[in-house]
Amino acid sequence: MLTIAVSKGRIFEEALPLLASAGIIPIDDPKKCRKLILDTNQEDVKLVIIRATDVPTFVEYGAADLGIAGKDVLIEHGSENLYEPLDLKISTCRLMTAAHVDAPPIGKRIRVATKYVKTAQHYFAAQGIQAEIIKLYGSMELAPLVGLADCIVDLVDTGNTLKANNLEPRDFIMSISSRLIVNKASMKKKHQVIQRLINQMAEAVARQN
Ligand code: PRT
Ligand code: MG
Repeated sequence: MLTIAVSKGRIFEEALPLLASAGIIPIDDPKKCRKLILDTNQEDVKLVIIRATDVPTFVEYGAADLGIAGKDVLIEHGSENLYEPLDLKISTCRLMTAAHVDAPPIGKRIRVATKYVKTAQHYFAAQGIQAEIIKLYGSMELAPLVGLADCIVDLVDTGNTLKANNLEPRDFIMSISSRLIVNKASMKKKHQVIQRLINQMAEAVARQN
């Protein structure tokens, strides 16, 4: 049995063709059914559908052999207890600071709202900026508008969400894409089947880029 953890949102859509290139096609559509364990065309391969931020946890504890997770999520979770063999180059975006369009340049002592606490702490420390980090779980864009923070650290793709809220991107922190992750024990015990899957997905990534 091989279990692969994926989240339901944008990553799932973009992961489907890559999984298909490794011969894995889910039978149910997670948007239409409420099943959390999806059967695939292969009897011994299942997909588990979980929150994006939970994917590294499932893989680390061996509840899934493999997973697909954003680099943003992996950095916050810590990836010492996982293998990360492949950059899938899907669900790409940038991690940025952002502030109100009328706000002054980011100063040396600031308040920052983000769900990326570790990444933000590390980034501002490296810049010599004293940042008080306020952890939020969503709608970060609201924080500068209501005076909760001077700026936010969030993912930016088109920039439309920032623009719609009178915010603008300021500093680029890092490029983000989704990665294939593997449980360390599974990599040993199921080496042949997992290595074949990695190779097939790597070829598909190369073809797509
Ligand atoms: O939705 P849920 O709470 O279950 O979890 P989630 O929001 O983490 O899942 P999902 O599916 O929305 O995102 C999963 C992964 O997609 C993230 O971990 C990233 O690696 C990747 N990704 C790529 C993005 C974006 N692009 C992105 N633009 N995740 C979120 N966004 C959000 C961003 O936070 C902001 O609110 O989209 C908005 C900005 O988009 P633009 O196009 O307006 O700039
Ligand atoms: Mg979401």
